[in-house]
Order: sequence, then structure tokens, then C-alpha cells
Amino acid sequence: MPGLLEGKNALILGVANRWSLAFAIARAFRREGAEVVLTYQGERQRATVEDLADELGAAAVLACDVTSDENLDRLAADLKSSPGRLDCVVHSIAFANREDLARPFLETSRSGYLLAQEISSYSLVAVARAAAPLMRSGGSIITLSYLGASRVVPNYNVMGVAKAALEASVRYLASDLGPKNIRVNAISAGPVKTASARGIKDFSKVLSGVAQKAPLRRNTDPGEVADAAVFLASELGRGVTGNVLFVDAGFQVMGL
Ligand code: NAD
Ligand code: IMJ
Repeated sequence: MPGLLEGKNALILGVANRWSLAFAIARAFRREGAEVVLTYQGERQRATVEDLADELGAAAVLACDVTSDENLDRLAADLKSSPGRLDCVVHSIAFANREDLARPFLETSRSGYLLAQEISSYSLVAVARAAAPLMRSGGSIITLSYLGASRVVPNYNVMGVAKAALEASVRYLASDLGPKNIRVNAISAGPVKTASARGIKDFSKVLSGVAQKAPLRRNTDPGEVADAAVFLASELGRGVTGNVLFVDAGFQVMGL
């Protein structure tokens, strides 16, 4: 049976290691027949991401720190020469200062606020602008969000504000790029134990609390997030843009 993404070229940003949601998405995209290009943030990640790329049969591995316009320009130029056309982009990137995820939100510094916004929200706009000219047959841009965008989640703090801006950016980008048949959506994933969750205060309690309360009475599996990304990247998602799709075992519908 042909895969859902046969003949498509995908750029996936945000693989740090094999627990990254971006890696689960890359695996699902390969399973469905896509060619994938991975990026890594910096030299420290290079060897790990190259190994994971080999394991996947990725077409290329490129460096891209999203805070650098020069890196983004080089990425766009490299992609223009090969594979030449892009159909999907997955943006799976977030960062805030660790101390801003532990003390009251009220204490957030100007620089900490701006850093979280730059890496976790503005970078989607920058990546979309770099990638859109390569999406000549239309395309699908997917980012990862979290419930803390619209509800107060303990310790999520400045990241919640950045995710709110990210979800609003999804809507404005969907409006700008829709006429080119480029769709832009977010997947709001339930908590998953990745590097970005490690060391977060009481994260195990968050996981067990969600599993108790969610309609499906369990946590979110990275493979479920990845399959939703396949849907959004494929022709099956052709009518969906500007949306936030919750893949969270239903947790967000609960009141008490
Ligand atoms: P992860 O740590 O594996 O991924 C985060 C990625 O962001 C890393 O690959 C890191 O290199 C990258 N990154 C940070 N700063 C960067 C920069 N300046 N330039 C380029 N890349 C940079 O963790 P993850 O949980 O897979 O997170 C991926 C996305 O999923 C994030 O947007 C996160 O907010 C979101 N998310 C995670 C969860 C969860 O519980 N793990 C839940 C919902 C949403
Ligand atoms: C992160 C912080 C506080 C509560 C949290 C999280 N909950 C969940 C997360 C309940 C699910 C994970 N998440 C959704 C994120 O987006 C994480 C982003 C993040 C994590 C770190 C940890 C290490 C660091 N900076 C970070 N920046 C962003 O130094």
C-alpha cells in the first residue's frame, strides 16, 4: 500500500535525541514514504542527530539555530539546491530559561520573556518565511504547542505566554499563506517525558494526574502525536488550516 506521504519532502526541526517528539514525527513520516531533512541546533547535537538520521534513512542533516538569520538563510539556500521543493515543515522547538519555569511568572525578566518568545514563537514565523518559497505545490507547516497556551499550568509560566503567541502566529500565518495552498497548524500534545520535560518540578505528578483525569485514562504516546502530524501533512488534512489539534488523551476537555 502506498504511504500517505509518498513523494513528499519534509523538513523537520527539533530533533535533539531519540525521545524528541520531532524524532517520532520523522519516523512516522519515513514510514509513510516521505523524504526527510533533519536539522540540529548546534555542534553539541550534531553526532547524535546524524546517527538518528542514518537510522531513519534521512536525506540530509543541516545545522540551524533558529535565533540566527544567517543560519535560516543558509538552510533555505541548502534546501533550494536539494531537495529543491518542500511539502512539509515540522517546527518542534521551544526554549525558556530554566529559572523562569520554577519561580512565579510575576518574576519573569524582560530578557527571559523575550528569549522564550524569540525561540519558541517568533522562530515559527522566521521558518515559515524561509520555507514558503520552496513550497511551490502548496504545503503543510506544523508546530507543537501545549495546553499552557490557554490555561495556567503550574511552572509553565513564560512558556505558556510564548505558546499563546505561537498559536496566534499559526492563525496569522494560515491567513497569509492560505492563498498559496500552504496550511499552518499546531498540535497541542499532552505531557511526554522528553528532554524538555526532564528536571521540570513535579513532572511525574503531572503525568500521573493527567492519566487519572483524561477521558482515555492514560498519557499521550509520541507515536500518537506523530500520526496526527502525518494526517496534517498529508492530503487527508487538505481542508485543515489555522487550527490547534489536541492530541492529549482528551485531557483539555475536562473541567474538574
Ligand atoms: P526536545 O527537547 O526533544 O525538543 C526541543 C527542541 O528544541 C530540541 O531539539 C532543541 O534543540 C530545540 N531548540 C531549542 N532552542 C533552539 C534553537 N535556538 N534553535 C534550534 N532548535 C532549538 O523536547 P520535545 O518535548 O520533543 O519538544 C518539542 C516541542 O514539543 C516543543 O515545542 C515543546 O514545547 C512541545 N511540546 C512538548 C510536550 C512535552 O510534554 N514534552 C508537550 C507539548 C508540546
Ligand atoms: C515545562 C515546564 C513546566 C511545566 C511543564 C513543562 N509541563 C509540560 C512541560 C506541565 C508538559 C513540557 N513542555 C510542554 C514544554 O514546552 C517545555 C519547554 C521547555 C523546557 C525546558 C527545560 C530545560 C530548560 N528550558 C526549557 N525550555 C522550555 O532549560
